[in-house]
Amino acid sequence: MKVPDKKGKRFPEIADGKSHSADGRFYKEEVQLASRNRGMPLEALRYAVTPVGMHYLLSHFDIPDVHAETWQLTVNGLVANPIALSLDEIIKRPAVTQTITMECAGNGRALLEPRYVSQPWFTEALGTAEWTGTPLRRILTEVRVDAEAVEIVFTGLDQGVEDDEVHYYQRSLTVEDAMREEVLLVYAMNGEPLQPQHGYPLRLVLPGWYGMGNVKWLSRIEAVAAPFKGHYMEKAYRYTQTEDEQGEPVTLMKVRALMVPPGIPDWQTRQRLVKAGPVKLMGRAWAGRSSVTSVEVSMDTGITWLPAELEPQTLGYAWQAWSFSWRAECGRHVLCVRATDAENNTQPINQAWNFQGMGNNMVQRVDVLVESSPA
Ligand SMILES: Nc1nc2c(c(=O)[nH]1)N[C@H]1C(S)=C(S)[C@@H](COP(=O)(O)O)O[C@H]1N2
Ligand SMILES: [Mo]
Repeated sequence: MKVPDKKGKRFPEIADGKSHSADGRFYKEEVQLASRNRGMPLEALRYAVTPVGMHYLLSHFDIPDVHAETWQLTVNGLVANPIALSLDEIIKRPAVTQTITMECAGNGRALLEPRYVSQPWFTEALGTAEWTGTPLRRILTEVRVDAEAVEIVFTGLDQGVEDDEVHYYQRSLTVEDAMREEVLLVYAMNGEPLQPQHGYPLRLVLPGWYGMGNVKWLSRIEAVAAPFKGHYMEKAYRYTQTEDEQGEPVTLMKVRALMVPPGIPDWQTRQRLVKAGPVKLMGRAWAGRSSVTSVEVSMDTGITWLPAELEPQTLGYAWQAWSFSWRAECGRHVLCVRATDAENNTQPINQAWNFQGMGNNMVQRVDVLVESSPA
């Protein structure tokens, strides 16, 4: 849907009308988004499965008002047998439960300079849940996707304005990616029906991908003959150097490790106060469809690295726990952690910048003050 009057902008520009880029102080619009879309407090890295109320959230528009009694999922387009399924019919189908780590592609955006004016994540846009659903592949096989179909389009029920145009939240996958066996249509999270903010009654979950592909409040699945050109495929979720460049699409999660910040925080700055002596550092690491093969920590801002202990990957798409026994000495330290995956990708110490602030996996830094008796 296009704006009828192309002369005027529908809404005033953010960031003083310059562009979507900002330096320094945060805009009111960013704070407003941050209050709607919570992050996972990093101390929740303690849990192998994130409690639902601590899992991060990212919703572009309003949480739609959906009633399971009237809701249906339609599967149509270039298919031999289009169908409409009720929630009960979906729940009766073969069920799979998988522990899956999910991270927003914009995680780390607020650390970039300049930064894209959007949801201002630091490093907390993640979570791991036990997602239960039915494999998408079986449904696509039943409806018989035509040979001419090249993509499958997923439409959510939420609508809003972005870049002066009205959109539904829509994403597509190649038929090949949609047919992968791990792709699920999910109706439960940690054993409970999806909560409204996580996509009730049904969402897509794409293990290994950044979060944007996991379309919530799913209402329609359509097989199409040409690559889908919606806003969230063609404009958003791209690696670009400028506002206008097309760039490359954002896809799988890059390798990353994070730690539970040790000690106790300063209320406002979140700087850490730690008691001198033995300190157990711990956290988790993940790498899209790959696995993490090593985690290292540094106590001198990345000059020297020491190997951490890493739990082997037991659950296909879930993060792996790591730990390190540190003997904390009095003074100020910047603790860092970095992971390497099975393809030998290692996290960068400084982030390579991109316009939308996508796919940041720079090394985490935790500013710590160690004292002999902090109390
Ligand atoms: N319908 C719909 N699906 C959506 C979104 C959205 O705004 N609308 N946000 C996407 C983005 S950017 C992310 S990171 C994940 C977040 O999922 P969560 O809120 O359950 O953590 O949902 C994705 N699915
Ligand atoms: Mo996201």
